[in-house]
Amino acid sequence: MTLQRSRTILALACYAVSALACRAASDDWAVAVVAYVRGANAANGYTNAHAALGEAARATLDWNEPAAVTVINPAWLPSQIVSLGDGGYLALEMGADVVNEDDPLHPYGVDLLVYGNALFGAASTAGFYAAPWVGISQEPAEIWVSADTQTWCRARARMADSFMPTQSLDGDGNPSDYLRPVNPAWLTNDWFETEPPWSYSNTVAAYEGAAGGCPVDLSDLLTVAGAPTNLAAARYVKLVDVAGSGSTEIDAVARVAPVPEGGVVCGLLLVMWCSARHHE
Ligand SMILES: [Ca+2]
Ligand SMILES: [Ca+2]
Repeated sequence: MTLQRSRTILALACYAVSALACRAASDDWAVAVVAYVRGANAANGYTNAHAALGEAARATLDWNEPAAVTVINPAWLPSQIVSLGDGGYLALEMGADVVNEDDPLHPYGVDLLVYGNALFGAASTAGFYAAPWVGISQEPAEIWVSADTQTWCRARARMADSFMPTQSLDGDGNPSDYLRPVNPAWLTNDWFETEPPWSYSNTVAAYEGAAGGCPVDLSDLLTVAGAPTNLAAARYVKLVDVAGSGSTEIDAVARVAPVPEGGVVCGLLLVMWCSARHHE
């Protein structure tokens, strides 16, 4: 194989990887605000609905110091989140159709993740990583989905800006995967039981490298009348603040990536490499 041919194949491979990466960056997150209606108690200074577009925050401030987004220190800057207020709502268009998948490549059948700024509260700041949780700060909103903005379905037993708080780092301090859900079974876990006590360390371990958020399965929806239903795909997501529960804040909405997505890229490179070897 000539050096020129090697370079050409390498360039094509790099192009394929970068093209897929770019597509993922825009298609996996909300790209447009369809509607934003503020409720009465929306937080002052947090009314830029465009803060909910694009990727969820990985970094914020701890007082004035740069800090990673964690389950105890969520995104809270005005550029990162938008406040809905009692009875307010926010409707977003996703960058691509969120297809309802329920196969082994999509963990737990989860198709969509909604990131807010809920956080766990610890019993003390001394020995912080082992200090038991005493509560969660949450301001829940209903999650509705639609293929066309005409017919909306509500995610059953799922609320935005509640469980699970966002965690940008895994247990080893590496970036967590914002396009992969936590096990939805954790949503009904008793995080405030005393045996075993739940704290930062074992909570982050339970995330298994995912970043939290509220997981939505398009197979587990309700009609406006409350009857079970499902959608083959959704393009729009609406977060509706529940009056009387504080003002919901929304950071971002993501579609879940199929687990072997990276494997497809590796497979492509492998095929190209084998082809190149064959022609040497
Ligand atoms: Ca699904
Ligand atoms: Ca945001």
